[in-house]
Amino acid sequence: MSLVVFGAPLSPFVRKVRLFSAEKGLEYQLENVNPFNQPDWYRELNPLRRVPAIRDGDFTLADSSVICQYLEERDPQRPSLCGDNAQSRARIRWLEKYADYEVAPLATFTVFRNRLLKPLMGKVCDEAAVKGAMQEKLPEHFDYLEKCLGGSDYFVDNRFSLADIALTCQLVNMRHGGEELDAQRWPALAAHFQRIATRPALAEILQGEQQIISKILAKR
Ligand SMILES: N[C@@H](CCC(=O)N[C@@H](CS)C(=O)NCC(=O)O)C(=O)O
Repeated sequence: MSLVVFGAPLSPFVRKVRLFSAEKGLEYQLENVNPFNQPDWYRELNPLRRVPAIRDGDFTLADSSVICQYLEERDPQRPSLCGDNAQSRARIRWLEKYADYEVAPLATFTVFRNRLLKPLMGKVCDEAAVKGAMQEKLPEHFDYLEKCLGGSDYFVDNRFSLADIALTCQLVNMRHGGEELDAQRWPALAAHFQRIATRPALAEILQGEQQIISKILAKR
């Protein structure tokens, strides 16, 4: 198997690359790299020392967006997950960026990090920060995303794409941190999350993640 994905399974960006690969029918091997305790050799793969990175034969690459774009272009005969015209591609990139740069700082780097990672590292959860993210900051993003979805099952052209993957990956971390989307307030978004999370590719990935979460919680 030539494609190797380096990173930790609970990272939303690693999950994005794994899910993207699985949905494209690409086989890959996951090599665990803890983002907070990386081996020295990882600097060769990503000088920024963030996960994920990949190795594809002799070729290496970092950053989940760049990796997904590469995988999309590497096998053009496989079903496209990045849109098939300029406007769809741009819209998908916008929503991916929105998930990675607007939702991630709150859903992952605030809710997930405080509720799950900090206690694991012997640090105290900042519950006020979690409440601020859930009650003050995330709602305006969810309002916007609910509007973007409209009556569709998927964000762009009503076709499953990287936009659906990127947002769902962040909301999985929010759920790992013990918080769910309010389905009364954001019914389309909550249904979208269920739709993507129950696709076989993500359901399988999440099964593995749940085992890791259970082990973490059992240690407390
Ligand atoms: N834009 C990057 C973000 C990757 C990222 O922030 N990864 C986190 C883990 S979720 C990380 O490696 N953090 C370690 C660090 O920043 O030192 C991508 O999409 O790959």
